[in-house]
Order: sequence, then structure tokens, then C-alpha cells
Amino acid sequence: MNRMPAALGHDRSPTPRRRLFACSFGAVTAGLLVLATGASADLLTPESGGSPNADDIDSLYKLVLAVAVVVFVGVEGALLYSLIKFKARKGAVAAQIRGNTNLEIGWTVGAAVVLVVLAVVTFVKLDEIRTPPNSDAGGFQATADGVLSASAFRPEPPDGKALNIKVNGQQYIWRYTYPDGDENILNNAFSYEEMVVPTNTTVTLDIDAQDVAHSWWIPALGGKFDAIPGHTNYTWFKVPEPGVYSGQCAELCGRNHANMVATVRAVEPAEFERWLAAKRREIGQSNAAAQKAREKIEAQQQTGDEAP
Ligand SMILES: [Cu+2]
Repeated sequence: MNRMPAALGHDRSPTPRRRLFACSFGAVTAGLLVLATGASADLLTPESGGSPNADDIDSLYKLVLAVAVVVFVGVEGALLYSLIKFKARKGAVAAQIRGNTNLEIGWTVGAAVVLVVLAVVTFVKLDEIRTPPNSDAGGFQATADGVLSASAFRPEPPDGKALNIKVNGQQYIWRYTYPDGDENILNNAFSYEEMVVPTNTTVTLDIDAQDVAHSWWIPALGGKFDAIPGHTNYTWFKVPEPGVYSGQCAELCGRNHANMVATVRAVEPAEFERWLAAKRREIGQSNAAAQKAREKIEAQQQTGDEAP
């Protein structure tokens, strides 16, 4: 018997119901993407307002968007105008024009000028986005004698003074190590998930990862930066006003990736100093308590060994 499998014999042409499903699926997907605040940021443009580099990225984006909108409206407008004005009518055929030298030179040069202007503006802005400025007069002063950990790769502000924080991505949490002037980084203050920073202070970040690739992203404080094991990426921000800026690991890094949130809390420099001192005290006390517990266990083991 010559029987065709049901799936092969099935009619694949679009039915109204299938078309409706495809349209609804597309609309729901687009709606979810728009509603995903982290992904859509400022809806149409990148988030800004937290740091000068984020503001520069935002203004550059808006400039490119404005030029693109003008080009789009111009091209589509000319197309629509021509479609309506020169629509074929009974007995009338629109003139067929080829080889209009002025027109062809015009749109070639015009497009080139647009690209050159955008390229120049982008490279000028890129420098401002990459290079951190000096801290403001009211910023955190503990680094007055210069950078605490200099690097040949990290862009530094012109006066070389910045608060450097190390950002380490781990499945599934962010760890921040604060400078201490101590050679041994293990003695430095650290925190998880929430980074506390002083306002009006240039903060440079050294970003890496402990296990797999992560991505550091606080939208209002600048672009995404890959956090990769064995490689350090650098960025910076300077927050003018106290406030909380939220972000999220932006690289699928495992089953709990969605829980890998990050927060930057900007506080007045004096409050930052108090917070840092309290953190150091807490960590010092915990280390002392752990040391005591270790000694006690060792002593117990020794007496246990000595007993018959
Ligand atoms: Cu991650």
C-alpha cells in the first residue's frame, strides 16, 4: 500500500489561523522585549544621567539616531511621493530616466559626507567615553597621593588620581575589592552584590571573572564590559549625586545567571569613608574570630593526639 506519512501529506500553506498565530506571536515577543526594562533601557536610547561616560554614549547614540531618522524620512518620503505622483494611469507612462549624472554624484557625495561626519564625531566622543576625567573638588580624598594600584593598560584621569575598585564576577555574584594601600589584596575591604562609592569621585574598575565569562553592566553608568577569567577589562564612572544604580550580569553564565544582579550605591565621600572603615573593622573582627576558632580546633586536636 502506498501510504504517505501524515506530516508529509500535510498542507503547509498559511491558513488564516496560522497567520493569526504568527502575528500574535510576533506582537507578544515585541511587547515582551519593549517591557524588559533592563534590555530596552531608556526604551529608544541608552540610559544616562549616572556618569559622564554614560551621558556621552547617550548623546552620541541620539545624534546617530537623528541623522538616521532624517535619512530614513528623506528616502521613504521621496519613494512615497514618487509612487503617488508617478503612478501609472491609463494611457500615461511616467518618464523613464537613466544616467542623471548630477543626481548620482549628489547622492554618492551626500552619503559619503554623512558617514565622514559621523565617523569624526564618534572618534572625538570615543576619547571622552574611554578616558576618565579628574575627580571633583568635593570628591573622596583618600587617594590624594596618586593611584593606589597603577596599571599600564587602565585609562587614568589626567591627574592620575582615582579610586580603583576590583570587580570580580563569580557564579552567581559580584565581588568588589576596595583599595587599602595594603600590598596584600586579601587584607583589603570587600563587599558582594552592592558596590558603595563616593560621589564626585572618579572610580576606575578592574573587571575580571573567577570561573566563566560574565558581563558587568550598570546601564546608567556606562556600557557593558566583559568579565573574563584571566583577562582584566577596564572602565570608569563618576557619579555626581547620591543614589542607587542597578544592573545585572549581561552574559548568560549559567543556570542562576538571572539572579546575578549588581547595585552601585553612591554616597557622600564622608559617608563612604565611614562605610569603608566599618567594613574593614567587620572583616578584621571576622578574621580574628576565625583565627581563634582555628587555634581552638588545633589545640583540641593536639590534646586528642596526646591522649592514650
Ligand atoms: Cu554572570
